[in-house]
Amino acid sequence: MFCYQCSDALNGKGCTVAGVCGKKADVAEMQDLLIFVTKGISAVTTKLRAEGKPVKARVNHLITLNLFVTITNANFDKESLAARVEQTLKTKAKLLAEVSDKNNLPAAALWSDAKENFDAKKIGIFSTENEDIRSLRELITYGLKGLAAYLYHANALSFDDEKINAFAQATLAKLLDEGLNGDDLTALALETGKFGVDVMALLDKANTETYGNPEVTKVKLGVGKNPAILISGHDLRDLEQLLEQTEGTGVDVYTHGEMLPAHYYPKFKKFKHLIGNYGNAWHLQTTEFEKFNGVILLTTNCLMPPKESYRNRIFTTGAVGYPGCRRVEEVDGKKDFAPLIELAKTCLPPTELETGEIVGGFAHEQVFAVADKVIEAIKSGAIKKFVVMAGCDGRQKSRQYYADFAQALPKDTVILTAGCAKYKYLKLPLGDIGGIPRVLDAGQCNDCYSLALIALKLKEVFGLNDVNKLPLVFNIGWHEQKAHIVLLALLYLGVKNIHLGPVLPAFLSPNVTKILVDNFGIGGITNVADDIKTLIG
Ligand code: FSO
Ligand code: SF4
Repeated sequence: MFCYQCSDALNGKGCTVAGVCGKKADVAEMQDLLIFVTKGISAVTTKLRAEGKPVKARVNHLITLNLFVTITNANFDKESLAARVEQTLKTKAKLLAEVSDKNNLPAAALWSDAKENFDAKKIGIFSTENEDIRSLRELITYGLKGLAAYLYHANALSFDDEKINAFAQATLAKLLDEGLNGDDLTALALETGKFGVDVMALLDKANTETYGNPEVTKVKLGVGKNPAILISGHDLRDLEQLLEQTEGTGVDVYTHGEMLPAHYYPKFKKFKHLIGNYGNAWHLQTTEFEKFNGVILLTTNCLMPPKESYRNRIFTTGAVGYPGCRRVEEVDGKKDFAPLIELAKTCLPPTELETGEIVGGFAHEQVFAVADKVIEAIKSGAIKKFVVMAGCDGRQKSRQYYADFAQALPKDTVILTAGCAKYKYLKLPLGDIGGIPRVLDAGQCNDCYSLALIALKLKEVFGLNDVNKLPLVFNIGWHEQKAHIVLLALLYLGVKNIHLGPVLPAFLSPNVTKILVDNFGIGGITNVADDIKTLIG
């Protein structure tokens, strides 16, 4: 195996024997095969579109989920990945029969070998020899995985966009094209960023039209006395169904990790048994899930290999999978959470980890509503700078940097955040500026879209022609591939001088890194004192 798609890549280079994430070699190779066949079917759907033949939503959704299941910390179940390979090959065979002109289709489009007969080296990352082409191809692939994750959530709420599907599939097909050079692929990476903006806009529309605009909300950290279900991941539709089915059963529901921002949506506030948020970011789950005592539902990444002690209380759904953990499948658009509810009733209530509350819900509409106050604070000098510290949290000790950085920031700065990165500083007593909290949480990682809208609004209000002239700096923590699509989206929007940590992606070759540095001013992090000087002055 070889995998270097996340910030945990072994020794900053790549995992070769097994993943630091717990992914076994055979699972990694099955994921490589799934990506290969997904590129193949995408070449076929792209050809069909070119011939004026529509591609069914069912096929688009198959491709989207294929990408999503290969994202870091999502699916560790080789059998379910192998089943997706088989399903993709069968679907591809049917689609191929519809193609009139099969000339010039790449080998992957015609490949139908049984899964036992594949050579991982021929289809995996190193099948591309040139390290810069490889680096750009992987950057785009990972961006598309992130895009697929967000598209999947929009699809779950019955929102879809043919242009995004067509672009993702055409781009996957282009990654098989030996004729594309570094310049072509760099342009394609930026175009992927454009569709990253589009997919986040689509998901924002899906979320806000379905659940209302996020409101500033206090979320409880303590626990109640009832047995409970903890829901983790990003899928709001799963939460909605779980809340409906647990209502009146005596089983409470708590959010975990990236599900925290669900509390900000008006539609979820009416569920009185949605008690609060339990625990912290994903990397602390092995101790926190143990203490939760109840049932845990993983709707998306980040799942860590569960300990024996609580494995029987873990359920997975959607893109997530782990051998031996029970699953909830969707049947006719519905998920039946009855087995979780019955098991939860037999469990002890959660052990309290902390008390108090946190405040969030500063998505675009809420910030626009207090825009006058914010603008006044900037004009008066009460707010000198906004620091975007969105992205991911992770297990590296070096990520303590982000907590220290937040604490060391001057008191006239405001942190804009989204994603699980917030857990490093959301609970710190950083105070407020004239009633504006110094940490404004917009929501999940996909809600970085909100942060982009806020920046564009400020640019408009101040009559600037360049977002980089705003008193706004970026110090982003990344972990997995959703962060890549967010990064590509920010680059597409023209944001420069983004600092990325705690390490630069292992898949960036020296030449590709140079392109990012020279054209976009992307940099890493050093230490808190020096970075405060560089970013804040
Ligand atoms: Fe975090 Fe995991 Fe949302 Fe990621 S829980 S690390 S970028 O999956 O998706 O922020
Ligand atoms: Fe390693 Fe990350 Fe790949 Fe897991 S996802 S195998 S930790 S690089």
